[in-house]
Order: sequence, then C-alpha cells, then structure tokens
Amino acid sequence: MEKNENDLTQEEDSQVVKGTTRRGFLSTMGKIAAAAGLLGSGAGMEALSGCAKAPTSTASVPASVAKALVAPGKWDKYMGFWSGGPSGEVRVKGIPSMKTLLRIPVFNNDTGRGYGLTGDDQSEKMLQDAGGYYEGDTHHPHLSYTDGDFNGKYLYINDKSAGRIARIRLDYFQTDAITALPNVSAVHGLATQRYPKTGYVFAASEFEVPMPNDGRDIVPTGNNAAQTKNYWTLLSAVDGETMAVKWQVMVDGNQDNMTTDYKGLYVAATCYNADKGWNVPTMTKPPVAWAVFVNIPRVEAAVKAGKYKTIGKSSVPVLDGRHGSDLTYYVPVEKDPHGISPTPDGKYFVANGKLAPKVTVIDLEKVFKEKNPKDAVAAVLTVGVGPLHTVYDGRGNAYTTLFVDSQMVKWNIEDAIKAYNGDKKVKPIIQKLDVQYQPGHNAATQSDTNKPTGEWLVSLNKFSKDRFLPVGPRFPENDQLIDISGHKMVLVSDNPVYIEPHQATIALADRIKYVKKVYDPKYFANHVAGGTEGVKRIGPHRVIVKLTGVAPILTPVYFHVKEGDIVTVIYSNNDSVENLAHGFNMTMHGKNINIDPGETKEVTFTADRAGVYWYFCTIFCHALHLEMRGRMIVEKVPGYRSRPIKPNRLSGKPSFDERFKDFPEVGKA
Ligand code: CUK
Ligand code: CUA
Repeated sequence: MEKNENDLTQEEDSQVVKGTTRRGFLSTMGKIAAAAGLLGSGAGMEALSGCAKAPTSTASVPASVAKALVAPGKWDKYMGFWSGGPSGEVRVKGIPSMKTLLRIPVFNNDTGRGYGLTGDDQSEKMLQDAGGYYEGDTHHPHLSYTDGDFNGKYLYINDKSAGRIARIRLDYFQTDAITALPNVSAVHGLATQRYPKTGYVFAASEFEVPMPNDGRDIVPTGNNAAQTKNYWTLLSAVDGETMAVKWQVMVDGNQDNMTTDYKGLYVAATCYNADKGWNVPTMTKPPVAWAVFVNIPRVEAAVKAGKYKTIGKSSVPVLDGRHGSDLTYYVPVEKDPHGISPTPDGKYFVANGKLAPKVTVIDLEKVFKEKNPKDAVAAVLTVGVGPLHTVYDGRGNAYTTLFVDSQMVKWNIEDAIKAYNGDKKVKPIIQKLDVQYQPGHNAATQSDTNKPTGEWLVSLNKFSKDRFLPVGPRFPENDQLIDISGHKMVLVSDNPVYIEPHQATIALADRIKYVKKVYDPKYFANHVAGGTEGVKRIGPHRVIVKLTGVAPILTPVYFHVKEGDIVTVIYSNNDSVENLAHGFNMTMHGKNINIDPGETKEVTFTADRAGVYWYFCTIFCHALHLEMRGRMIVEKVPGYRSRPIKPNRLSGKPSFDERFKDFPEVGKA
C-alpha cells in the first residue's frame, strides 16, 4: 500500500524535524528551482545540501513555552500588526500569546465590521473614491514614527492590486483614508519615514507599465525587449498626515520591497527585474540587480526648483531617477534582491538576495559618496537558500528567513563584515533553526525601530503542511513564535492563521498610547440626539431616517417609505458605555453596519420591494438584544417595477455549487 504523506509514525515525525522526509520534499522543490536556473550557481546547491545537516532546536523547551503564556485576564507585552494578503485586511495580535485581538477591514468588504459595499456609506465612499474596488492585497504594514521609534498614531498599509495605500488611525483602530497613486501598477513596497517623524509614507510600484497607461506604447508582443522599453515604475512619496501624493521618482528596472533610514535621508527599493523582462527567463536572467537609493533632500530641492514633469492627467511632480540622475544611487546586489531593512544602529541596510543565497550589507555612510556604488557594500554573506527578509535583536544580530531551506538563520552583522574583509577566524552564522515551512517575512519585537528589545521573533510561514488538523486542500498558514532572548533561537509555538500572514511589525504595547474606548458624539456632524429621531422626505424618492440605539431600545421601531425610495438611515449609538456596540441590519436589503458607543454611521439602500422588513441589532448588546428591532414598512406604488424575487425562493429548491456536480457523494469516493 502506498504511504500517505500525512500518515507519519512518531519516528518519521521526528525525522521531519531533522530534515530527512517532509523537509526533503521541500528541498526538492528548491532543487527544481535551482535546476531551472532560479537560484543562481552552485552556491545555491551547496546551501541546499547544508540544510539537511542544519541543527534543530525543537527539542523540549518548557521554559520558553512557559514564558510565552499569557494567563487569563492578563495582557500581552507587545502589540503586532499583521497584513492579511489577499484578504485585504489588517490584523492586530498580542505577542507573545499570538492571539488575534482584532481584524481591521481596509480594502475589503467586511460584513462583521459592517464595512465596504455592504456596510456603511462612509467606508463605501472611501473605497469608491479610491477606485471602486472592494478587494485588495495587503502586504506591508508600517507604523508612524517620531525620532526612530513608534509614535502610536497611525498604521499604513499598501494594496498591491489597485496601487493604493491606506491609513489606519490607532485611536479608533479604523481605516480613515485611502490614496490611489497615479500612474502606477501594483504598489508592493511600503515604508514610513523614521526620522524626524512620519513624515513621508513611501510606496514602490512593482509592475512596469507605459506612462501614462492609456493605450500608448503598446508594441506587438514577442520575444524582444522592445515591448517593455517604454514601461516604467515610480517610487511615490505621500504625506502621512494629509495622505496627498507629494512627488514621484521614476526609476530603472522594477521595484520590490523598500525601506527608510534613521536619519531621514534615504528611501531605498530593491529591484528583481533589472532588464524589464516580461517572462520568467527574462526576469531572472541578470546575475546582479540592485537596491536603488533615493536622496530625499535632493528630491525636495529639485521639486522646489521645478525640475520635474507631470504624467498624463496627474498633477503630481515626477522626477527622473533613472541611471545617471543625481537623485538616485544604484547599489548592485546579487541576484534579485527582495527584502531590505535598516539595522537598528542606523549604520546599514541589509538586502536579501532571494535567488542568490546571500545577504548584502550596504554602508549608509558610503551611499552617494563612493564613486562606484559597488564600494558602498560592506559585506556579502552566504546564509542559505532563498533569503527574503531580515530583522534584528538590537544586540548586533540579524535574523534572516530562508524560503527554500525553510529556516531562520541568525547571524552577526559586524562578524559578517569582518569575514567579508578577509578575517578567516570569525564565524558570522550563529544558528539555523528549522521552521514549518517556507517563511516569507519575519518580525521581531521593536525590530523596526532604533530600540529593539530582542525578545520574540515570529516566522510568517507560507506553508504549514503537517502541523495542524487537516481542513481540506487549503491548509492554514503558520505564524511560529521563536524566543530570541538567549544565544540560541528556541521555537515556542505554532499558530495557524488565515490567509495570508504576509508581513508584521511588532511594537511594545505602551507605544500604542492613544487608544480610545468610546467615540465622542460631538465629532459627528450628523449625530442624532435622543428625541430628534424620525423620518423626513427630502425629495420625491429620497428619505432620511434618523435613528438612535440605547440598549435595548431602538428608536423609532417603525417607519414608512414608498417603493422605489432611496433611504438613508443615520444611526447614532447613544450608549456611552465602553464595549457597548450595536448593529443595524436591514433584512433583505444587503446592508449591515455596526455602530460603536458614541458613534454615528449612515447606510443607504433602495426600498425596492413593497412589504414589511424588520431591521435588527446584530451585536449582542443586552439581555433584550433580540428585542432590539423595528420595521421598515414599504408601501406599494402602482406601476413601480419592484425587485423580483429569485426563483429559488419561490420554488423552495436549493442552490448547488455547479463545480461539484460530477463529484461522488462525501465518503463514497
Ligand atoms: S514581499 Cu510581498 S510578495 Cu512582503 Cu516578501 Cu514578496
Ligand atoms: Cu443592540 Cu444588540
């Protein structure tokens, strides 16, 4: 009988950890990639075989595990902000418990929070104004800074899909602004200015497109470089307070991830497509790409001096930062660098080679100074196969994810520089720890600041494979918590997570210091005071309903409208008790919102079918929560073509998913 991949004996299971069975499978994937020329030269293969011998630390670790326990009623020391990949949202977690505290809708539609297309008018309008898309791909969450440390005001997040960036305010933990960037495709990298403050929010567009992308420069496709010759990407700078785009810099190649320094001088983006290729072979051909540094003071001076153009209908200044410009500096990095991040001492940027098994340490004292940008490289260190992202503990050590090797590698920065300069005695690599599996980003406590605490590290793994109960073909992904307070990394916990734990940033909880518990009603111009509720017709087909909720009383408990009326409900939650939210769901009209204490929200829908429709509270607010409901009475209008009732509801027949038509019954396969 053939052996099922999931049926491991205990002995085999321990071999997985040692890297001989399941890990071998993942390494094979890496070898296939290497054979396809994706991992560079023999160095990649060397590191691949090295992986099987890597030490493991998943043995008994009760002390660290106990340290990570957060007892009932106790709070976590750290707050982490996770992007949600194609879920389009942001998540808030407690560290080290790894418990999810909140999900914040950003680019998506969220019926739980009553946000977006089926939610309140304000969030729907915000998404409409930013393009009218109700999905997004969130990659890189970054907090706002003052003097190199988190100031607790905002979190910014990109949407790769529609080229947008959003801001979440960290008093109410709500998305409050979305900016659609002009003339870009696929905003991938996002970075916030760290000094003196945020300041700028930077965004790197990844996909090269004609400028403007309005049908020009479309040459016949084929096997030649001419087709992408006039495609470009832009590095955008947005004002973190006004969320307006201030300027954009056109660069060569494409852009992947980006970061900022601790002096407010530079923003840098990695490039994985130096030749502007259009398929895998042409994108991965150049043996060396780069990190492009943008000199912020020089760009500001050039904007002031009017040395820019605009593109298409956009009025945003665009500066030329392609090779030869004094606004930019291209530091070569093997092979297709991916993540880039500043060391907490402010001295270096570390760029991760992705298709080269190496990290490159760039000396920030030397950028824009060395005539040959090659000379700004302080060290190149071979770390293992598929290095993607690096974080820090503040004690001189770096932690890099190895996607193909499925490992976290701990290395010392100054030792890497010594070894690069010929010191044969130092051993920069301290430890390699197996993670399960294929880590993308990692995040360490306060690592994104000049005050890292070096306590906890999280590996955000794309695969979980055998770590959790099977739940169908779509496995959970896996955030693994690692104790980095000692010399050796120690794996502490596995945490299944919903699509997709893309990147995280972790702050000391006391940095997030403006958190509010109730809204102040005076900030809502449309606040409905108790006693002023009612229905008002403001046009032939336009009705405003003012409504209040004070648990468990909803006022009014009925209102009349006419078929075809466009109805806006303005709902004020006049409970000022903390944690006392109400929901408002208009049955059979596709709208659901929720209203936090002190908050006012609006929701608009068309009353397009005569009848009685109850509206009800969806948040469990009171012992009489179920009784917190009322009626919208829609009067028949002769001649009005009301919304038809779907045939399934008339016939009582179920609706089936056509995909499963020819599948055997469950259990009979
Ligand atoms: S980055 Cu977005 S896909 Cu965050 Cu590692 Cu590669
Ligand atoms: Cu109000 Cu439930």
